[in-house]
Amino acid sequence: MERTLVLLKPDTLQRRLMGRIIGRFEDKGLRIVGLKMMRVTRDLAEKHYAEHREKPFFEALVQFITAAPLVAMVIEGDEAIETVRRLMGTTNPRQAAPGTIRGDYGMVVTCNLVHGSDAPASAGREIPLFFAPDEILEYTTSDAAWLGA
Ligand code: 3AN
Repeated sequence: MERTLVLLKPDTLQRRLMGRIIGRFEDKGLRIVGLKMMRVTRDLAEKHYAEHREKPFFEALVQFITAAPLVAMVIEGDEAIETVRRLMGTTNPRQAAPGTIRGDYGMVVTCNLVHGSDAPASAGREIPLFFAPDEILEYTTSDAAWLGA
């Protein structure tokens, strides 16, 4: 069982897509074990995107992610990291496959709706940036036997 950090970025909330996008993860059979709405500070944004600090788009990325509230989630499931990444689609929404979240809803690379940790090490680093241990709930669902969850 893996956990991954998922962010519904400010464009998702501004465009009123939050329910539909959370629904994609639920429909797939993943389990949401942490969920909150928050305003990301510049300090948190810089920590979260530390690996992109030298990229030309870094400042735009920080401005965007701090511009308005977002939803942070911890999602759990077998191979949750890779499964979430497949549901999200590729980074540039214009090139993302139809049927993926970015492929269905996005047109702009900075405003690409969702973030999902890209590897176990990233998930292990990112989850504690956004969630205290007691904000993550341990539970099972009644369909777990059918979904491998
Ligand atoms: P992903 O979110 O698909 O893992 P990363 O980690 O390469 O993509 O990039 C982090 C974020 O930086 C992306 N979600 C996107 O918002 C932004 N980004 C990535 N590449 C570009 C780019 N070429 N121009 C502008 N923003 C970018």
